[in-house]
Amino acid sequence: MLLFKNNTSSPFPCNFLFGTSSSSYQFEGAYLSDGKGLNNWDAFTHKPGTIMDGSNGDIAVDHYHRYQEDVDLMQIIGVNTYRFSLSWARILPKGKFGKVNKAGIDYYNRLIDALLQRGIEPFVTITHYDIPQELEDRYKGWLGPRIQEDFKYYADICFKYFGDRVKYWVTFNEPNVAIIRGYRSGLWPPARCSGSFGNCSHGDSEREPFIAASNLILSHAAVVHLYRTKYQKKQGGRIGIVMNAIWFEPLSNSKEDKLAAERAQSFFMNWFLDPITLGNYPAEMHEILGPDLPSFSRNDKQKLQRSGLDFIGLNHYTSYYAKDCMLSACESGKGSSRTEGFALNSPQINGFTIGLPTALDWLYVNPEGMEKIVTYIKNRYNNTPMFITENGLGTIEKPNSKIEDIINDVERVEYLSSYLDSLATAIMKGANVRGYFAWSLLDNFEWTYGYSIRFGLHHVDYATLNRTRRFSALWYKHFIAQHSNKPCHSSSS
Ligand code: PNW
Repeated sequence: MLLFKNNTSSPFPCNFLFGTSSSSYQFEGAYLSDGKGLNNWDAFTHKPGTIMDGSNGDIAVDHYHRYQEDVDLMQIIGVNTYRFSLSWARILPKGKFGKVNKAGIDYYNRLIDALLQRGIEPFVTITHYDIPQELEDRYKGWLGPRIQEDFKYYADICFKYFGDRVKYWVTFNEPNVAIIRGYRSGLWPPARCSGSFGNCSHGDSEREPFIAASNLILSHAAVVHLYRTKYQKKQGGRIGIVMNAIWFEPLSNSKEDKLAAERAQSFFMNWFLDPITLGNYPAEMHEILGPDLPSFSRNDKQKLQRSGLDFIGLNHYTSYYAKDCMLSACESGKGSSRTEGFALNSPQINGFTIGLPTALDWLYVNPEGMEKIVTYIKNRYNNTPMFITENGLGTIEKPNSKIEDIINDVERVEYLSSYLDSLATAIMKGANVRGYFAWSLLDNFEWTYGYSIRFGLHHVDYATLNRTRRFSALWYKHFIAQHSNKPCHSSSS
């Protein structure tokens, strides 16, 4: 339960952002409308057998046409920010190899203006997994160093057209998940993997994830540098990255398991955050991977250190246990490989479960993880400003459910309130957290789960695309009303 009752005792600082999150592929639909090009997710979902319910994002929740109604729903909740992503292939249908699609620019201008008119701050992700298929076909996407130039070209266009009004920029959403699923397990596009890691026709699970990550990290640095040198002074915004942040809890008190939990984090999140902020991969990665870890040139290192981050975005949903597999014996298989730092990580190990299971195999409810991960990042990255850019609960709708059951999402409210409570504790202990976004405003296309998993504060009827408010939306509205609008004094802003 929340300990604080009114504004004066709210732990959330003044100007705190409360919002909801979304992404282009999961929300927009309109997959071929008004000149948009095909992206990697369009190509992937159209292959049979990739998505559990056989669906795709062709229509998704039709946010492209219904954004006004959706902005109205946000206004009713009372959020002061909205996180969404830009579809690269809608803006540049063929990347650098084609022209800017004016209709795509116009759509995002309409969305941004609609938000600002209602006092909702746009919080924009430049790339949330979807890249033009052209870049996959031409040079294998993130495996090709040429993508660095392409990403920079694209981001420059985003800053140029939208940067007068967008003050929060995110280069990438969860590059760690995108790379692991795209190049290690092969479950996501470009579906590359090898050996026991998955069932793919091409790939190298031991090496390609690190090559793709290196190109992505350098792309990020190039774009931060571009923003800092060409736009930031004039436009006055901030730029960061969003990581998927799992809290890894040592399975036992042994020194081995504690070190394994550290390694699990290094091979999952610090893999990106360390080079981006410090210019180097974590030491454990160098030790274990040796020459399979691509090295940065001196020039790259300087660029990385110089570019830095204005904030770190965390998508936090769950915690896992971590168990040592370096000094102790582990069953071979997923989670204990060299590519994960010989640390078995899973929500369930040896009969111990980290929290309540949910409809998703990767999501277990462990609210304490929120305080722990925020505190961990605070300590490791010098209390860089943080945003919780996603947090939420996915549920399954039983066939023939009554409307009361569909909208009465008590479990989601319990999840959100317990995680916010834990976040508040971290803030009270000094963590520099500036905002929180619930995933998500609406039910939407949940990647390989298709439409079978629902994360929305509003229900979407996929036959009619009608949106219906759930109890959680109302709960969030009350929560925001109670915890925002604290006046900022000049000394505390
Ligand atoms: C995030 N995991 O993905 C994404 O940013 C969203 O697009 C997505 O809809 C949301 O979380 C809910 O899944 C995740 O395995 C993918 O821990 C995988 C994991 C977590 C988040």
